[in-house]
Amino acid sequence: MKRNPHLAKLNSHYLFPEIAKRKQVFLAKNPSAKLISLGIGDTTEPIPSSIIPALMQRAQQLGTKEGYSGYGPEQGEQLLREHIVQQLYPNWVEAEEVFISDGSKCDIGRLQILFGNQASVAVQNPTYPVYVDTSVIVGQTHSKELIHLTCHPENQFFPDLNQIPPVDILYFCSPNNPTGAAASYDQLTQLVNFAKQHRSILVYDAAYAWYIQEPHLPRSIYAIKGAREVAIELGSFSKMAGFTGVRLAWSIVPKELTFEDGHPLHQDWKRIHSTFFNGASNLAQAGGLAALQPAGIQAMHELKTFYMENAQLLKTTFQELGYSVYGGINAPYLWVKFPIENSWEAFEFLLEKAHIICTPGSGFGEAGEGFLRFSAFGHRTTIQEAVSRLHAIHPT
Ligand code: PGU
Repeated sequence: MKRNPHLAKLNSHYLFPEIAKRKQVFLAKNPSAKLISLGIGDTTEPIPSSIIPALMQRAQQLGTKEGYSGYGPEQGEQLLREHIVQQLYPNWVEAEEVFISDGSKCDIGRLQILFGNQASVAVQNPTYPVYVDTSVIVGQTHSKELIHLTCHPENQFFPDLNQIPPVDILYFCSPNNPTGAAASYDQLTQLVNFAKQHRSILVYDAAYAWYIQEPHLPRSIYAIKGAREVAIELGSFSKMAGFTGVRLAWSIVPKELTFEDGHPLHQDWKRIHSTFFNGASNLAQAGGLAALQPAGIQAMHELKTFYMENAQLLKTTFQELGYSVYGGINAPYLWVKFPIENSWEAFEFLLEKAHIICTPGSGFGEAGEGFLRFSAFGHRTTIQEAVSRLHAIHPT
């Protein structure tokens, strides 16, 4: 059979496996090297202790006749959906508009089925690569034909929307991966107005919303007037509760959101969810429900504070070393302008000299060239060790 031609248009490796490959090559040559990974944004601290009994209890129930349950509702357990609404979107959305899933990444992939391959797409540049790669895989367009919204320090990482032609789908990630920038009320209002004017659908990825520390910043697109008519929001327990391995996330599709012909997206998303997906793990959902109880919320705040202290340690270090560094205040990522222009060369430099793994900015798009992304997820001792290595190798 012929290869799917759209797959041939992708870079051969997804960004993070490419980094993992380079790490293996380095370790094969330097087996005793003690590498520090500040590359992939993966949580490192234990899941809060108040969540664990709920996971264990559900597991034990599954081992009893009375407590066993099989397939759950495709859209997710009602109680969990209600808690997501109460805790994170009070008065903004209804439980029926929340769809529980096994991860935001999977949701981004399934959204492509909702959009089909005829839609025009705009993404930020730099961007989380999954919006682009999944668009290319479904044959929406060649990645080069996507509309790129350049986000750099000069425009405060927010594109000039007046320069953009009308598009069907606009992906926007805030707090941003990779730049760490968190959009203001004013900026999100501009986005919503743009989407309204052009009848675009805004896919608002809020995977890092929990990390917003500055109280004046919006934590959801639905904090913006009119957003229910234009925006889908994605949220995830991955970084909030340390669930990157447990797998639990959600998407929100408001009932007001319609296609050109007036048909509600909600209905089609429900259809796709129940056709392509059999519901998130019941164990994970029990964990998610515990995470949204008062003790869980408190513990998740502490977890965030811990990681953001890491971010501050790294940020201060880069500033002391004289680099321009962005992010790290409302997102667990630092976006560092490195004195080596080529991001992959800078990546190799840090790997060779400091045994530190980061993510090359160019892996997120052309506008990321010259930058490196550092994840603030790590044990405190690891971050402290990274700080002293960075001081030790400071390139001139
Ligand atoms: N959305 C954004 C913006 C992300 O950065 C990530 C993870 C996800 C969604 C995925 O969320 P899940 O709910 O866990 O599926 N980004 C990490 C991990 C790498 C990856 O390939 O997803 C990162 O380092 O960018």
